[in-house]
Amino acid sequence: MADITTLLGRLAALPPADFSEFGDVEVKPISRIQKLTGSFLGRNWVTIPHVTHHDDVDITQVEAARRAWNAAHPDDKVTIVIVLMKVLAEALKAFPHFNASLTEDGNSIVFKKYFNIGVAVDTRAGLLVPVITKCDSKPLGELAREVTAIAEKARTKGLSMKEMSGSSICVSSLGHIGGTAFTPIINAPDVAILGVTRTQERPMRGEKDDIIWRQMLPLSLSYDHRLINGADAAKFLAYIGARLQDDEIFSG
Ligand code: CAO
Repeated sequence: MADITTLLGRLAALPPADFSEFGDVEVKPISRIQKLTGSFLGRNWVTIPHVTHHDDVDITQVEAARRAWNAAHPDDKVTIVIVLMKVLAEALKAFPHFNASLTEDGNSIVFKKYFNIGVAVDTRAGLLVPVITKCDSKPLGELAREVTAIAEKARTKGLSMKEMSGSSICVSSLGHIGGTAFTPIINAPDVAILGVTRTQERPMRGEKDDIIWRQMLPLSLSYDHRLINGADAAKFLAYIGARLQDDEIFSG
């Protein structure tokens, strides 16, 4: 049986590229952050067997509660990403395999007893993922303030490695831009990452066969198939979907 190095050696080399042969071009150096994140993303993509599970969850009720909460707390605006972080922390408690990492030798699983969530932040210099600690015990307003402050710091001053370490799972939201689904790359040593795209108004069948309009949030959960199976992923997103039907999230 051929080993992995032999198999990789059989792949075609990249063709030498002289793009100027085809038209005018401009060459610019890539940033230090792009280089670093590129090497981490490349490593994670080739070393982790990724599968992405997609689901749409009904957030009509929680959206109404969120709007009411924001009207009452204008200085602590809560977005759907913040609500998801709170619900994700609960989901990690219910599904400990999602709050785990493989040891370097691949022989054991480390189950984490903390609930820290990384949030992908798009900056001019590239993608940064600050980690918000203890998301299970922080109220929504505090989470909102922390994410706003650290995203602002990421965009203006950059972040230390310490501020980007120790996540249980990450969230990557493109919801403010658009999209219907994507395949986020896991931020190793995490074993899963939750992608979020834009909320859509959709007609659904009501209880009396009538048509009702619901706000549906598309979620894309990439997971490490060495530790997590498809059924676990489907249950994990179903759990999140069920919690998001409950506006009690705003009463805590
Ligand atoms: N559907 C519809 N609207 C959404 C939404 C969704 N799923 N998610 C956010 N929005 C809205 C917000 O409600 C807000 O609207 P208002 O200003 O009208 O209230 C607007 O979009 C902007 O939200 P935001 O960006 O200020 O806040 P956020 O909590 O949604 O996101 C952050 C914060 C830091 C995650 C985000 O700014 C960011 O950097 N996202 C990029 C992440 C990224 O690039 N991921 C890809 C990584 S892979 O390359």
